[in-house]
Amino acid sequence: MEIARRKILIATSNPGKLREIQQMTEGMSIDWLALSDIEPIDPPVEDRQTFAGNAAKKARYYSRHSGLWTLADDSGLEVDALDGAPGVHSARYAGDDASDADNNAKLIKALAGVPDQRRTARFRCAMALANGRKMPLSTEGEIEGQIIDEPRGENGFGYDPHFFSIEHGCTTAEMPAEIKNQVSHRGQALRSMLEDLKRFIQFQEFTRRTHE
Ligand code: ITT
Repeated sequence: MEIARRKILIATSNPGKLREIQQMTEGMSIDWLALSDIEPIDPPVEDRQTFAGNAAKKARYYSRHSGLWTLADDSGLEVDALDGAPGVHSARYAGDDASDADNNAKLIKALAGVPDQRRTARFRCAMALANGRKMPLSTEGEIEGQIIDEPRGENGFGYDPHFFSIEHGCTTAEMPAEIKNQVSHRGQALRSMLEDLKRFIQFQEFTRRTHE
């Protein structure tokens, strides 16, 4: 598989993640595909204990099944007072078919009685780019915040309405998309990935030319 053909699958079934990644990759000279652009692939089991482990597993799995270079994102919320939960279980915190509202309700219940200063939390994101079983690139990002009981803001997805950034003075659901993409865990991981990818493509083209 030749990356120089510049066709990369964004392997996520989460519409919120897909929207943010598409916003941040718009206008690049790469043909980004979504899972909805290809034949359906059953999702893999996300059974790794780390975000990086799950991102690598998803990237390799979808790349092997699609035959495409594949970018995967594994992300979630770590709450200190809950010993890092929901962590890698963020998407299914309240059960297999849990909605964002179910997960948020469980989170707020779990933090009942916990004072503000002990509600520190962070969003973390690991990204991986795979070519079949090979995984040439991986990056990470995180953003610190605090969990608030009352939801604020309509943007974003998942736990955003309850994730208050002290640095920015608002929840990530109150941030306009371009600000969230600039400061978020996903924004950081994706920017590093795109920089690495640019260097990687240049290196591949360089080695191809020197072998012609
Ligand atoms: P894919 O595996 O198909 O990408 P998923 O939703 O199952 O989709 P994850 O296992 O990585 O993905 O779980 C991510 C969850 O973490 C997501 O469903 C949200 O609940 C939460 N999350 C991650 N990034 C977030 C963000 O930017 N804002 C709010 N919540 C976020």
